[in-house]
Amino acid sequence: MKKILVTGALGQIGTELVPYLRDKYGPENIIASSRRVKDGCEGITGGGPFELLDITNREAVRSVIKKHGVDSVYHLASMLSATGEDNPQALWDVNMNGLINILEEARQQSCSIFFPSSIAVFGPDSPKDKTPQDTVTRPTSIYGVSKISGELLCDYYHKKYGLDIRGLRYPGVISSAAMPGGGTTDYAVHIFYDAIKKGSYTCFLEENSSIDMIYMPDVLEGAVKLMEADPAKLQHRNAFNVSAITVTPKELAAEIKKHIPGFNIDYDIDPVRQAIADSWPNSLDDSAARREWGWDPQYDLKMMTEDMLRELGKKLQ
Ligand code: AKB
Repeated sequence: MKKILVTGALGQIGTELVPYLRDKYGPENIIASSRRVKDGCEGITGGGPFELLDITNREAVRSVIKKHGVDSVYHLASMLSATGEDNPQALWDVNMNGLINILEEARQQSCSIFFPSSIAVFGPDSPKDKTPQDTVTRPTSIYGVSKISGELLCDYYHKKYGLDIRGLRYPGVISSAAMPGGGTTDYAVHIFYDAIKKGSYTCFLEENSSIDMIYMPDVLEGAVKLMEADPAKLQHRNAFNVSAITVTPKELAAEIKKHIPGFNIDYDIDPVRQAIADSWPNSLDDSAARREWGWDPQYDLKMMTEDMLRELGKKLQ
């Protein structure tokens, strides 16, 4: 039976990935970890093994992997694009020094790794529309620089040491359970909360800023499907483009308006996040993921919007 360590378990993806993995592999086999605990996360901290873990501390990483006999790591702990611009050194420490600690301990203790990368690896010189799997990656945000470096480091560890490392380039992730923290795509979650609570939303990106998104059920299924895929079929292995929904703030607002007719959106542009969004692709080509391991997202804009409004409606009652 697998023993899986999840870092960043109280973040947006971890909050839903941990219960998903616990259902699939048994609660005792999933070790959730986070640098600190926060209120409202008792389901994660109490529903199976939990460790307080600072991934920038190599000794601590070693001891948690040893203690639980971990054989796979879903390494989710990361700072995101917008907060990264406020503190690039802190981002480098978490995203790069944290990653090398995980890679080194995984190498020494023979673990496989899931590494989430991002559309942030692309930059102004990358093709904007249907950005290919293999193309120019010259990011201009520190987050993007850390993610492309992370991808290369993962490739290096695979090639040099034979480590089984797989990963995806996430676009914006939309979900109802936990808030995203400090990303450029966070508007696509905030808009739903404000639509339900206030009937209006002030967006920090321009109305026609197109960025790809995926909904959490597809995120969960995709990560596990990739980790369980036949390695012989994986030509890329790491850093697969994945996408499901291509949308602008204006289009997302129009979809919400079908359910909340009085909903209104206006705009107060944040120059930092707008510059990041402008440097990213309008849409991704994810055909390599579809071909090599069967990426097949189920949620389009309509289904995702209906589900978000239903789930948040219950939660915010
Ligand atoms: C962010 O906006 O920083 C993230 C991402 C696209 O990686 N959601």
